[in-house]
This record gives sequence, C-alpha cells and structure tokens, in this order.
Amino acid sequence: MARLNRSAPVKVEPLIRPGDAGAGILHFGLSAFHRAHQAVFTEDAIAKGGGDWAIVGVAPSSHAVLDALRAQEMLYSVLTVDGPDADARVVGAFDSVLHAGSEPGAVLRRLADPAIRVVTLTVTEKAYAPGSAVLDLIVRGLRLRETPLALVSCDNLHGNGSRLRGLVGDALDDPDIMALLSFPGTMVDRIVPATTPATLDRVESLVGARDEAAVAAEPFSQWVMQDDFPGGRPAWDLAGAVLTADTAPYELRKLRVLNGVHSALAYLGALAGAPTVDAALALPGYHATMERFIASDIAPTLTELPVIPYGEQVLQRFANSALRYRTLQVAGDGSQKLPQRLLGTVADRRAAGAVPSYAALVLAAWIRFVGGRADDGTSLPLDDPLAGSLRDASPSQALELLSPGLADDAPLRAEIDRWLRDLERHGAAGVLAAL
Ligand code: CS2
Repeated sequence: MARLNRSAPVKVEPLIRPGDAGAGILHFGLSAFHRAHQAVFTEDAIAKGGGDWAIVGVAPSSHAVLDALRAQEMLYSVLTVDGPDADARVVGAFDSVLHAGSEPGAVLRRLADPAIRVVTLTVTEKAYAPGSAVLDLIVRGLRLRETPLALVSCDNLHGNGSRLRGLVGDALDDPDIMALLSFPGTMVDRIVPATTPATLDRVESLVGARDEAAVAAEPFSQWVMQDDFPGGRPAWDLAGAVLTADTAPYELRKLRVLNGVHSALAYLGALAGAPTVDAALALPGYHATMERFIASDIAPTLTELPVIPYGEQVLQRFANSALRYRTLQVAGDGSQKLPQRLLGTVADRRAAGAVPSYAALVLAAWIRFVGGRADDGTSLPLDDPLAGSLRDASPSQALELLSPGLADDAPLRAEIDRWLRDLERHGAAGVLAAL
C-alpha cells in the first residue's frame, strides 16, 4: 500500500495541509500524546480561526517519529477508538520537524524566531529538573529572544506553568528576557497508548495509505489553560479548549484522580499479570477498590470541583477495551510520576490526621513492583531513571527514594507494611478480590 504523503490518494483529507499556515508554535517532544492532543487542537484552531500557527516539532532524542513524518511530508493520522468503533482523521498541523541532538542550531534559531510565539512541551516529568538536556537547549535559545513568547508545559506536573517558570528563570538569570515570557498553567488529558502494529494496520484500512506515524486515542480530549499568551495564540478556544484564570483545581483533580488511579491499576494490575489497564479494571474487586480509593482518600483532598462523577467517568474511560494501554507503560517512571499523582493525596490526608489506606496500598504495590517480580514469579521490567537504586531497595529505601521522610511517617508506614504482608501472602488479585 502507498505511503501517506501529500500526493497519496487518501480516503480522509486533513482539515489543513502542511504549508497552508506558517509556523507559529515550536513543540518539544513528538510523543504519541502530543500528536493526538495539542496537534489536533491546533489543527482545529487553525481551520476555525486561521493564523500562522503550524507546529515545528522537535524530537529530543529518538529519530523514529521524525523520520516517519518527513517521509510523509508532515502528515499523520489519529485513530479514535471506542470499544469496537474506530474512526481516523489525517492531521496536517505540522510545518516541519527538527532533531534536537543533531540539529541544535536550527532549534536555537527557531527559539529566537519572532514568528514563533508559543513554545509547548511534552517532555515527561523527568525533564523538569535543573540541567536536563531539553531545558538547557531551551534556555540557550531563549538568551537570543527579543520578542514575547509563551512557554506552555503540557506535562502532568502539579503547577506545571510555575514549575517551568522557576526552572527557566533560575537557569536564564536574566530579568529582561524573563519579562518577555509567560508560563501559562495547563491541564492536558487524553488517553493515548503507545502505537502498536495493529494500530497501523487499522489506520491503513481506514485512510487508504500506510502511516508509520499514526497514533490511536480515546474519544475524550480535554485541554484547560490559563489565557496568558503575550505573542498571541491559536484559536484553541474555538477548538474546544477551556481558557480560565486558574487551572490548579482542574490539574489537581486530573492528576490525583485520573493519573493516580491509572498508576494504582498499573501496579496492582501488573502484579496480578494483567497486561492492560482495562484488563486490570475487570479483575474481581478492582473497580470497587478504585471507587473507594477515589471516595475515601482522594475526594476529601479536592474541594473545588465535583470528584465522584468525574471519577466514574475516568473509570469508564479506563474500561475502553480498544485502548489496550499496557500496565507496564503506565507503571514506568514511577519514581517521577507518583510524587505528582499520589503523594499530594497522601500529604493532604496525613495533614488532616487521616491515614489514606488505599493510597498506602498503591505505595505497597509500587514497592513490590520495583522489586521486579509479579505475584506468579514472572519477572517485571523496571523502566525508571532510578531503576539502578530501586531494584534492590528495601521498602524503607524505596520510599525514601520516592520522597525523603516518607518512610518515617509511622502510621502511614504501618499501613504500607500491612498491605505489603497481604500482597506477599495473597497476591494483588487475591487481596483486591477480598476487599
Ligand atoms: C498515564 C498518562 O502513562 C501514564 O502515566 O497515566 O499518560 C495518561 O494516560 C494521560 O495523562 C491521560 O491524559
């Protein structure tokens, strides 16, 4: 079958064609998530509101997606899957792509380019540390900047905008350039599993061309952001994004409920041998345990937006059997993710004098998971920047690596130890079936 490109006869036309709009956004991280989320909002926004807002994508390390997009003249498809139903669209929001490692000069020129008025990032939790390669590159480019620019973190971090502002501000140490920059907070949400060969085959039959950069995603997609763009922005509001003064309540609810429960299912599911999130949720007791985790531990920490109906909707989304989101994918980088999605819940409940029992269960499952064995003895891979130290860590050492001082909280520790004994004795599936 012919490869997707601008002259391939396809069954589905993009809303805009690469080249129709000039470049206005520089995006770091060509992840499946970016291609199914911000790029789709941006294509809709350009189609509805116009403007030169096409995306220059920067791949921080891997060449695979970049090569595929170049071979396809910047076109790729998003497959929306919902149980047995699937629908594909071809997206034309990219102007061009660059590789940070081998083309740093071109990336720096784009960071200085006045046509670029928005920089967006999906670089994952671990990149938000002083001295990370991608932040270093951005800061070098910003030193050349003379016109206003919004830097928009689209990663799952609490206070992502202010976090980025802090890191960039410290590294730049230049008040004149900082005065040109804004750091709007955002909440991003769409479940986008890693692309599989089955995704590519399904896209091929719906689009009528072979697409090596295709992604599959759930129907749900949400983007909430602070409207603080000194150089302007695409009409993302016309594309369904919510512009608001304060993103914090949305972000906290999403991190603690959606991402917190996702990780809970990932660890408790992987221990029980469930390959995917939907398979984990279908195990006896898992759905009910997640509802209790949300109601007893998470909901009391969130006062500004309704939690229980949101939690029910999240569980429904996780049950989408077509997503096949691997528990091992969600389980990766736990040392970086859990502080964002679980430890805030723990800290708030402890400050209120309560011991969050289900959150302690998730911590116990994580400790067991990083030990490297599923309940049936199968070995589990550990994809985590701290893997070297975590593999042979005792429970106290693992908790200490997650957050200094966490292991010293005696009531919490007693609850984690109780769950660890239960998990050891009955396995995750046995423990949750009996709850
Ligand atoms: C997931 C997220 O892989 C993970 O850690 O929890 O990527 C999740 O799918 C997204 O945040 C959904 O918006």
